[in-house]
Amino acid sequence: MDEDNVGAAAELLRGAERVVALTGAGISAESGVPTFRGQDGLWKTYRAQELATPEAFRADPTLVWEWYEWRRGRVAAVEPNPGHRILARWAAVFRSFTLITQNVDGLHARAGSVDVLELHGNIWKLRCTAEGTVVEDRRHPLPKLPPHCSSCGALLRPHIVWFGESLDGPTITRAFAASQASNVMLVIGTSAVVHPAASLPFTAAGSGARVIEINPEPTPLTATAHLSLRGQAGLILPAIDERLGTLRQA
Ligand code: BV8
Repeated sequence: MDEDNVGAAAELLRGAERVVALTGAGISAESGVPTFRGQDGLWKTYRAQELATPEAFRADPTLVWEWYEWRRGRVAAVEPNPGHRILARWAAVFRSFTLITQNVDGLHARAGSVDVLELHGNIWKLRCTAEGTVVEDRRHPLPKLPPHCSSCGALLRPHIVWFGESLDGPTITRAFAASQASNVMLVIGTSAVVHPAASLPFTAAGSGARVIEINPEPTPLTATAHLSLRGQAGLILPAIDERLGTLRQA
């Protein structure tokens, strides 16, 4: 464990009023959800980059739905890990705490986080391709693939942002505003290559925030981060939390 940097991170957080956390697939890795670009990556196994696009869905909605059905099954079978739970608890520790995630697995909400900014949507939500209405449907497996809208009969799609699609305006606007206003921004478990999410930490740093990266590997953000803690989020976040508690008692 990177003890020195754990202490430095706790020191930075202790004095912070406005804290933002941006998470990626890495924070769910210890729950057993494969990351996208790692050894067990979803993308290697299922050519995700080709599947997570509107073109793929138009060409073969059943194939895309089978991939999401497989992922829904994987996510339904796992639990949030200590990393998710610490971030849920920190919402009550700091005067202002904003949680932004690129993940679609819903594990932050299951750990107790509220008002999570889900930049790329949610695997448990479905959207009517004709009416645009969004429903939450946690049934697994779904009765029929591909699913159709109960009111108009049109095809339903995952309520997820695919490559080449715009993110939800108000959500990404809130994410940039929170990053810009933050004193400290934690960037946890992301390879920092997917935009516009990957721009958020640079916006924070540009506005004077201290950026703390938590990742076993270096990323394009590492050179800009004020601190880069090499290790697993499920171990490092509890270590910082413990140190933070000690500092607060002092
Ligand atoms: C848009 C939903 C425009 C799908 C996802 C060139 C430059 C800049 C941008 C682009 C470009 N070319 C194309 C673009 C745009 C593109 C993009 O950024 N492409 C990248 C690949 C270059 N972006 C888009 O298309 C976005 N839309 O730009 O719209 C536009 C504007 C106007 C009008 C029309 C369009 C939309 C992007 C959203 C795509 N959807 N997900 C699904 O999930 O099914 S992105 C996908 O990648 C996931 O959401 C994932 O969250 C995200 C990022 O991946 P990570 O979370 O970082 O996961 P990864 O596996 O990569 O890394 C895991 C990390 O964890 C690793 O670093 C690992 O070391 C670490 N780790 C592992 N274990 C642990 C750990 N860390 C801590 N603890 C551990 N235990």
